[in-house]
Amino acid sequence: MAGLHIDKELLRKRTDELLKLQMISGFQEATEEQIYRALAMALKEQFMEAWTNTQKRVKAEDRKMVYYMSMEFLMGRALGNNLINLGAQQEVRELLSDYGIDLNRIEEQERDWALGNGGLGRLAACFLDSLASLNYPAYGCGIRYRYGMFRQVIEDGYQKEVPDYWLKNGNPFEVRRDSHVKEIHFGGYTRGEYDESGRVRFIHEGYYSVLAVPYDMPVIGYRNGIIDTLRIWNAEPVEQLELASFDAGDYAGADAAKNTAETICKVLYPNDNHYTGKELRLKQQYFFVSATLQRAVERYMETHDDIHGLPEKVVIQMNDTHPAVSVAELMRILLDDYDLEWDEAWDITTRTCAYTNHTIMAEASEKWPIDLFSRLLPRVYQIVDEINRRFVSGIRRRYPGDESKIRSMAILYEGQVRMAPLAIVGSFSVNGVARLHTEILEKREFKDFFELSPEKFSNKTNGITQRRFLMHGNPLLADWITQHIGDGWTTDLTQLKRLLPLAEDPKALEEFMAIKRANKLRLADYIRENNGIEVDPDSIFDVQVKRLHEYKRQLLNILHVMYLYNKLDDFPDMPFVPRTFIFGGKASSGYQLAKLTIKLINNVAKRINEDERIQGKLKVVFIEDYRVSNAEIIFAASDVSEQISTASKEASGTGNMKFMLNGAVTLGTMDGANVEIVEEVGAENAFIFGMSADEVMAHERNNDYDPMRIFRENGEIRRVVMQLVNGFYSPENPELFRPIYDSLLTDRVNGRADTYFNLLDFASYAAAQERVEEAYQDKKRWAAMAFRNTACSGKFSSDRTIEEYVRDIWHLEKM
Ligand code: F58
Repeated sequence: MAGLHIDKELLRKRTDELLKLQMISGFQEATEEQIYRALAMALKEQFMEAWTNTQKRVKAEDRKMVYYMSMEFLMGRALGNNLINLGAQQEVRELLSDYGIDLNRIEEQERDWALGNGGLGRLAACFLDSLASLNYPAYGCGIRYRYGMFRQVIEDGYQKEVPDYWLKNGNPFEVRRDSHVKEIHFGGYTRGEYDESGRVRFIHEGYYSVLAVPYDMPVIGYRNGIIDTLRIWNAEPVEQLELASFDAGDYAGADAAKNTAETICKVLYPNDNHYTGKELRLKQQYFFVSATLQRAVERYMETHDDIHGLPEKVVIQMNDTHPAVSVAELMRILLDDYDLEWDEAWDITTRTCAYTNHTIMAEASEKWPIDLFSRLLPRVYQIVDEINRRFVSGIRRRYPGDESKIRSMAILYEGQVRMAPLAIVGSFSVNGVARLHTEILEKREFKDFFELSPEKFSNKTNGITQRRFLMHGNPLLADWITQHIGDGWTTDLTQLKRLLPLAEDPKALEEFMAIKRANKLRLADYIRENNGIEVDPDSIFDVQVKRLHEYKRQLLNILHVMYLYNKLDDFPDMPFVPRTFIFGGKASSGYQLAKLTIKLINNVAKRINEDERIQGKLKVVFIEDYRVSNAEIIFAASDVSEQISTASKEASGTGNMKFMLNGAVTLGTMDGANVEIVEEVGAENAFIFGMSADEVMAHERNNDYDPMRIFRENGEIRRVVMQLVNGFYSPENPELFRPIYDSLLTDRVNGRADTYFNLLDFASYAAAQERVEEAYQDKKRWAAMAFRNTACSGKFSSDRTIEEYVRDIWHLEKM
């Protein structure tokens, strides 16, 4: 299908009229924010019909549809991306320039849609872009948080969390869909009753209700006329007046309902790879799951008369275990609303649900106290209990007397509902997000499940959308690539391979590096404006941007910076390849050690940046409020991509792919998708160091890591570690970084040695950094390395990932 046409003159006219409706006389008088809003509305008017048509077609052609269920969608800004996908960017740029207005500045008026924490939420956003761009019918389903991810402000080197009221000025792209409101029940109790046929039916009573109101956001496919939908649910109280028209719940519970409605959608939990067993979080999960499934089944029944065909037309993909209650909720709908027998309902459910795992970090695995779960969701709990009873008795039959199987696989265990077992048992598909990650799942975390049903398991290595992270984020490079190989790469990233012959062409490499330099200047401007720091665009831009977490080892990076600074401090005139170390990322608000690491980075930055003796050869920058919109600028400008997690801990990583696509060279461990990145680009075009996942896991098993020995035997490491507690970076409070010092030598929780092995990998990391330095000095060699990274990044498009999900799991057909 041809792309849809945006009429520039109509857009001008309607934007102007919309401004006038607000008593603004036109483009000249309007603020940039007002123009953004009016322009977005006028644009929406032009694509609305295509959006509606996509939905009509899906229905008329009775298409199978994926519901991508996710607590998080980290969309970033929409306007720029929409213009690109509509093919209208150039025209709108011209339109605005008629009034002396710069499109980039208009785009910057939009608040990031930060409805996610990090990788998991951004992956969901990339998947939606790919689904729409590849002509697949899809819904993203989530929550319309009033406050998304907090805004990070750095004050005196500390992270401060400021609420992000992103909807303050409304969202011009969204559409409220009152006709699809659903009612969600919490609390109460169940009661058994015999019906006419003598069958027991369970009645849920005494509950309170909350309304789920959908807001739809367009997901515009790349120049193909397809517009899918991100549907995020808003919780609203059932007003007294309306009560009568809804199910007979507990009227006295109306207050609880009102409070719940106000809090459910209030805020995104700012956790990353960490689970907090808060009741509100379970409410959020059930809220959007129940609303989505009620609507999905209803929608299916609008065009079918037999519920048994559901798995042929609907697939529910659970983004981690957060929506795993889907398994029980779908059972509830089929049993209670459609009167199916257990076995029929179970057959349908387990042919409809699929689950993706995103982490092996034990502290991320979700478990709910049975007591809490059963009080909040009594009927759903009853169903979970029955699923568990049947599953466990099957296990006992298959492995008589083997309690270890129950311990590892039961859904209900030691007073808790375990969501990963629920997701696995209730799904026909379980996948990891990079080859190494999936192997670890099969061999370790989910070993017994894998033994039981190997056919369920598969790997789907993550990907990213080149439309945002190259076309939009790095237009210079995007245009240059198109000049050389045409624009096929925009929908088939493997075509980047065709650039490879140019790796031998000095002129092409020079141009490639000139683009890198222009992007470094753009980032240098950003840093000057936001941090007041001057950075040298000819220095190595060595970048680590991602959520702050011990396993990601920002600490290892800053310790190495401290080590380099010690060298310069001793010999300020030594030959030194100028380096700019750039950090960015948020720490979860309750994660003290991660927050202290931010403070350490900022203190180190202050001391080093202010030291005139070293003549600017080393600079350290912490970019405030790392988010999708500034990420685009950062990736484009990076030389070195720091991917230094403790091997086995990073499920995949996707930042690593964005760097690679933009011509940064990976400095990393053999973890997550780094393994596949190295496989694609060749080990000679990356800097790999540190223990392998197997070595890490062996140390974990043997519990034989002794950081004190390294501390005693290596003087340079000792000097760095001692600087954490001798006031070198915190003269006003020498004890400030004591917790970090302790974490390196012992683990706070278990009293064991640092479970992230920072010091054990330090020497190998420092050696890899030396190889970086050496390679960078040889301009031609570096250019070829960086270039090969871009040229070999084709595998890491989310288009490829989506095609694999479609082929192996979803079985959708292109529209
Ligand atoms: C991330 N997980 C993985 N979780 O860490 C990363 O390796 C992977 O590339 C990415 O998923 C996509 O597969 C992640 O971002 C969260 O942020 C959760 C938020 C909710 C609480 C638990 C962690």
